Amino acid sequence: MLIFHNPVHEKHQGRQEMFRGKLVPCHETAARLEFVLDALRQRSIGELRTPSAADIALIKRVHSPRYVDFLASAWQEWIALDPANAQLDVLPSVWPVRGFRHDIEPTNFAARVGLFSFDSGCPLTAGTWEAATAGAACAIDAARAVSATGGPRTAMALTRPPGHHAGADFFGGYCFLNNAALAAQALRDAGAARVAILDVDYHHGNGTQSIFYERGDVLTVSVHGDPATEYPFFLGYADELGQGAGEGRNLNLPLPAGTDFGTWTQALQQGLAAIRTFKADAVVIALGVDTYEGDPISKFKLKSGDYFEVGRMVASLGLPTVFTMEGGYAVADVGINVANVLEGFGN
Ligand code: OKS
Ligand code: ZN
Repeated sequence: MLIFHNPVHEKHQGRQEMFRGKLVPCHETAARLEFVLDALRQRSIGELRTPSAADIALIKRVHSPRYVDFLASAWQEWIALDPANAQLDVLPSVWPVRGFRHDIEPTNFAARVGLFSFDSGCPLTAGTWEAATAGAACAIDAARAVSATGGPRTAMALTRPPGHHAGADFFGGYCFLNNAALAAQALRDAGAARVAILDVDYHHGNGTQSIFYERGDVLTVSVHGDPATEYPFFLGYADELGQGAGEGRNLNLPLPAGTDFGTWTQALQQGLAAIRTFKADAVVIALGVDTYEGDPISKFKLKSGDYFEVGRMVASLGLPTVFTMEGGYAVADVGINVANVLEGFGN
């Protein structure tokens, strides 16, 4: 297994996020990834690689070009407003909800931040663009590696910021570029006719779902905390089945807060069955380990030992597989839990 890790991930480090009514230190920290790298090195899991330059043209097919251009220039615009802004992060504060116009793009910077985002928990910093594009490159390279004749069957994009909440033209939920979606598109481009994305993060992969919602060539499956009570609240319900060519190609398996591994496993088996029925040629696993019992912001009850079985279940698909790194905030245990998934998966 090849592990494409993001060598500049620490350039993205938000200072504070809006969380339960106050500004708190960001949960999504650079240490998370270092714990995973340490665990993989200690246990000799995978071969580490750094990514090539990001394929911006591919990123602009998955995300809207104007959103990508906004992300690339946002920090410069921010500090041009006031040099003192360099000591602050960009944090969204205003959004065009129902009844507002969506056919205009204000010149005001804060308004444009709101146009391209959906929550106030996701600071954009000086290094966000560089880190996010290097992470996207990890995902694209991982997909191309498993697509190459004679290449490995499995690769991981070990990166942060994560990606599954980022839509075609918005950031949020700590995510800016949708690494899983980029990997899926790269697999399609490399010849896989049908690609499945299986999202096992605690939170619904709303960005991934929305990117592929009307496409028949990419099946999106997500097992997650019931959005009636859990972030991202406004998508991820069981009745979202896809539209148009994508009809029947989205499967949401919401579970109540407090769900243990036994019940979670039944939902995962349903998801795996859907992927088999779809006859996917390759699969992307959006791997969040915030399903862990010790996670500070999530409410499932998986134990560290359970993650071996998660890896084994995913491996049972027998498909070329790309893992992307999503959530997981019990920092020291994130490394153990990710390593357990990969060890259970094998090779
Ligand atoms: C607070 C948002 C908190 C939830 C973010 C969830 C991030 C995550 N405004 N997604 O998978 O782990
Ligand atoms: Zn999550």
